[in-house]
Amino acid sequence: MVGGFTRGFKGRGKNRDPRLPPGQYDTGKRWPTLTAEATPTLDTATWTFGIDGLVERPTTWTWDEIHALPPSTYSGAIHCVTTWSKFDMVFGGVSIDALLEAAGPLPSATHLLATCHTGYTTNLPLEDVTGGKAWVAWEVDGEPLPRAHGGPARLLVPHLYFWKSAKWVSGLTLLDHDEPGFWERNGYHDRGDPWLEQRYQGD
Ligand SMILES: Nc1nc2c(c(=O)[nH]1)N[C@H]1C(S)=C(S)[C@@H](COP(=O)(O)O)O[C@H]1N2
Ligand SMILES: [Mo]
Repeated sequence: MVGGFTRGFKGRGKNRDPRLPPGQYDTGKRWPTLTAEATPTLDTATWTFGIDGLVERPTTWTWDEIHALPPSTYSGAIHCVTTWSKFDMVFGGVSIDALLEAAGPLPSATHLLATCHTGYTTNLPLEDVTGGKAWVAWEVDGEPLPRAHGGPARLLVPHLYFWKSAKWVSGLTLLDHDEPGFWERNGYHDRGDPWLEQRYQGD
């Protein structure tokens, strides 16, 4: 009975789960891993996260310093461009708003490039990481974020396709222009809104 209902709910038309953006399927309990580079082992004793570029106060946080900021959580879905979505995720970390408040974006800042301890990059308009829409996350379901999923900490921008959620994130560089990151230079859409199916350039 429950199974039949679930199957129907995942279907097409009016039975389709309203949380599922177009062209996506529910991956259920499975959480696929997608990584372009080798999974690093990062020591939280030397880990840092920094905000630089067009800010009043370029700021770097250690692991302890970033944990001293007010905690913030995200509960909801994530959506990968390879068409899986995963519901009811609970991430813990700190809001990007809190970090930007400390660094003080200059009025000229419109975009940012997120950088990683591994070299991966992704670009975002500033407005896609402000107003409670983005986090540096180090917990999932109350446990430390697994290394394969970006632990010790990753960027989380769940309203956009998951390639924007840079794993092993090392910082944000604020810019007065848009500068494509790794996948964006390799044909992925510049913004990546799953509800608009902005998968590839030209979508
Ligand atoms: N550093 C880094 N971050 C990354 C990636 C990557 O290859 N390297 N892949 C992106 C892509 S395409 C996706 S779908 C998600 C996958 O995150 P997951 O492996 O935790 O599911 O991470 C994003 N962040
Ligand atoms: Mo992805």
